[in-house]
Parts: sequence; structure tokens; C-alpha cells
Amino acid sequence: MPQAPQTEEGWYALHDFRSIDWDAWRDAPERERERAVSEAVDYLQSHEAIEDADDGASAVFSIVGHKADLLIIHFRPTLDALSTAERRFEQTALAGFTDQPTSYVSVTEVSGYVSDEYFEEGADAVDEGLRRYIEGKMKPDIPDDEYVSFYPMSKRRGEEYNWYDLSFEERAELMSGHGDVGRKYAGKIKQVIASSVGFDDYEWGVTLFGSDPTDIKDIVYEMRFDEASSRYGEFGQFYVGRRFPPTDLGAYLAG
Ligand code: 76R
Repeated sequence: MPQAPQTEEGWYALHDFRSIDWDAWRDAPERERERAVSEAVDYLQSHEAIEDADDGASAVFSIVGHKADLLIIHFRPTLDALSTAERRFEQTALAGFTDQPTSYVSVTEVSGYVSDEYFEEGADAVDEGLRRYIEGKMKPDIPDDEYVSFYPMSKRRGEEYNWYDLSFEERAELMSGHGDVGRKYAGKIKQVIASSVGFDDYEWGVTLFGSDPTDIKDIVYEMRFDEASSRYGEFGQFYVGRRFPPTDLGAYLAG
């Protein structure tokens, strides 16, 4: 029987997209809008401070374009904590002015392609640097004041190119080429790769952070020429936006 590469899971991720009903927002009385902003700011601040769970990270982003207006990202140790965070938002007065055009559920993962040693000999066997690198992938922080790009993707299972029919060695070689491209963006792009197999429509959710949006475009573009993506990558919709501090929500909603 073929052996699936080993994986270890870290935090669960919810990408909660919201669209504002701008007509209703403009028509709402000043008092109601103030209450909606203040409840939403409290919600965002307490979730960014992780007052709702033992551990995790949360942030809010404004999304550019018609697909959504806001993106709230939550990373939490359990799927239940994500569910609670999502429902608590619904309790705020701002939620009444929003729809959820889409969302994405996934769990951060490291796989045998990152380190055989880690899986075979355990976390204590690998050096401190690698252990921290793996820990950072499973429990990602969210950088301040940065642009974000989110998209779901899968590895192709076509007649001609089927990722899952390749041997481990072939896949590992392709992933190593992929890693070489990725490492050129060290210090410019931070990526969070979270598996959504069994949770959502694609196989992974990819979240990229960078202080320059052209670095986001460049990494995605360059990876398209790399075999791991050119032959085997299939992509869903892309969303782009920018992180802002919760206290700026009122200014964002005022236009
Ligand atoms: O070399 C290493 O230490 C880790 C190698 C590595 C793995 C195993 C790695 C490195 N990635 C891995 C896994 Mn990645 N990654 C993506 C995308 O748009 C596209 O074409 C793809 C979206 C980006 C931008 C990106 C960035 N990676 C994966 C997987 C799981 C594959 C599987 O398990 O079958 C996916 C879907 C995926 C997709 N990757 C890196 C980066 C960057 C910047 C790196 C450099 C190393 C680092 O900074 O951690």
C-alpha cells in the first residue's frame, strides 16, 4: 500500500470573509453605527489579544475588490474555538450589516517533505533552528501592517499529471525545488500553508503576507514556472487586502 507522507497538525484556521451592506450602513442612524463600530472594535481587540482561548492569533484586513470587504483571520488550537469566534462575531451589532460571501477552514500542517528526521526521530532529535522553524509553521503569528493574499489550492489529480501517483522521492524532489523558489523571498514573504483536506473545497489554504504587494505577485508568478505548480498546481479564487488595527475600523467604515 502506498504510504502517505506523514504530517503533523498545528493550529486550526478560519478565514472569515465579510461584505458590508453599504446602503444599510449609510442609512443607519448615527447611534446605531457608533454601537456597531464599538462592539466590533471590542470583538476584534479581544480576539487579537486571544482572550477567548489558550493560544492562537487573530487579525482583521480590508479586502480590495468586489469579493469581500473584510477578512478576519483566526488561528486557534481547536476547531471548536474557531466556531466560537465566528459565532461571537455574529453577536455584534456590526454583523447585522454584513454577509459572509465566503469562508475557509483549514489546519496548519508540516509534512515529511519538510523534515524526515522530525517525523522519524521526534522533535527532540532535530536541531533548535529546525524545531523553531517547524513550530513557526504550525503556530504562525500574523505580521503587523502588511498586505495579505489568500487563495485555496490543490495538487492536480489529472490523467496525465497526478501528484498522488508520483513516488515520495519524486514529490520530495519537486517540493525541494519549490522550497528553493520560496527561500528567495525570505524576509519579504511570510507564508502560512494550512491543509483543508476533509474541511473545505481545496486541499490547502495559502495565506501570504508581505509589506510590498508586488512581492506577493512575484512569488506567485515565479512559482507558476516551477514544476510543483506548473504541472501540479490548481488554484481557487484570490483575495488581496491589508491588515489594519481594530481601532481604525470606524475610519474604514466612514470611507
Ligand atoms: O524547504 C523547506 O524547508 C520547506 C519546503 C516547503 C514545503 C514542504 C515549502 C517552502 N513549501 C512546502 C509545502 Mn510552500 N508555498 C506554497 C505557495 O502559488 C503557488 O504556486 C503555491 C502557493 C507559496 C507561495 C509557498 C511559499 N507549499 C507547500 C505545500 C504543501 C505541499 C504538499 O504537502 O504536498 C503547498 C500547497 C505549498 C504552497 N513555500 C516554501 C513557500 C515559501 C516562501 C517557502 C520557503 C521556505 C519558507 O519560507 O518556509
